[in-house]
Amino acid sequence: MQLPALLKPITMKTILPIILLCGFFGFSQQTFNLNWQQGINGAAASLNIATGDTVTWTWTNGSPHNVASRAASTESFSSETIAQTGYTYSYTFTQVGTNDYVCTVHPSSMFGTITVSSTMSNKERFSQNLKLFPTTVDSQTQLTSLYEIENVTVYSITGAKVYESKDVFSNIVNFDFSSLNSGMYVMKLNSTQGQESMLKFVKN
Ligand SMILES: [Cu+2]
Repeated sequence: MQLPALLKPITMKTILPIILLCGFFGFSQQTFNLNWQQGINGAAASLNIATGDTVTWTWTNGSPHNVASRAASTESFSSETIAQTGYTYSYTFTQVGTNDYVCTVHPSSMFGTITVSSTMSNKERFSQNLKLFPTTVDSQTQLTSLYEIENVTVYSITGAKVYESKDVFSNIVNFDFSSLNSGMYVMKLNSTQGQESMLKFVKN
């Protein structure tokens, strides 16, 4: 069984929101993981979650970091400042709102937003936390997903199937789209739990 040529191995130093399913699919409250080090900011450090969900940040290098809500955040939270790879800080969000946060040691390169809704279906959790970096692609791009991805299909704007990968079984998928023609594409994603969503991207 040959691996799809375009599917590259997962690297460890990726930014990932992955889910811990609390042992049983169907639990409404979930834990979301974020890696935390310099350079993780913006979309890579941002999540759309529901009240009762927990975010766990894991220090992925030995620099001193913290997690601190900004003044305008709906909820107020802060970790200690600590330099220890593997250190984790968890916070459970209980209020609907928008929570901008930052590492105060590295405020220009470590910041994000946790947006909290009252309820979310698992389909919404899936679609609202799919991220492709970059979405304007020279050759390589990386998908991160809350739920494990099973199948990826890419269509051109004329509807032609130009790429397909089945049985992916990963929360992070690296693509090399250097062989695609310039233009706009739609990526259809199926999770192992039955959710389906679409993303658009542009190939330079
Ligand atoms: Cu930091």
